[in-house]
Amino acid sequence: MNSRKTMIAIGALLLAAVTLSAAAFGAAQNCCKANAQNCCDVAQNCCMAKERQSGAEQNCCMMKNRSGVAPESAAEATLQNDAQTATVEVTSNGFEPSSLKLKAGVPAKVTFVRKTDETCAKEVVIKEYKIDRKLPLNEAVTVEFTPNKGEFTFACGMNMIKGKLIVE
Ligand SMILES: [Cu+2]
Repeated sequence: MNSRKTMIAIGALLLAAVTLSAAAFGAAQNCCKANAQNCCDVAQNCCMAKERQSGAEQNCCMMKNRSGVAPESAAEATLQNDAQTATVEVTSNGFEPSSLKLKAGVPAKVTFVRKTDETCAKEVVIKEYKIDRKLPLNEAVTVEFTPNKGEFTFACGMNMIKGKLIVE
């Protein structure tokens, strides 16, 4: 009697596990089908996590594709009083500008303003400078760091939507 109940419980658990993994796999598949191939490579996790919350995963994947082919027109920071400043907006096109030129060794103040709720870029991460800041809608968030020579990435919290810092 007891062992039969146990068997039924185990059976039910197995069935639930199979159903759940099939659902998760199906969700990722749908997301990838709706978008271009190269999205799927990197976007799987993003798609699956987001699927549960909203329809935003589509935008996330589309943004990722778009930022992958972003034109190479780097904006330059403004130099004044031994500091350099620049503003980057988060729009439905991703980070604008998507690449930013900075001078090495000069303290930088980069202000991020998120102008849209349509993408997953609700925070900005610059890993090399240990920057990880939330971006409330329409609120200017200034991050300060002194860049070293090289190229660095700033990205959304999932590392999907990206921009580039070119430090010379
Ligand atoms: Cu993201």
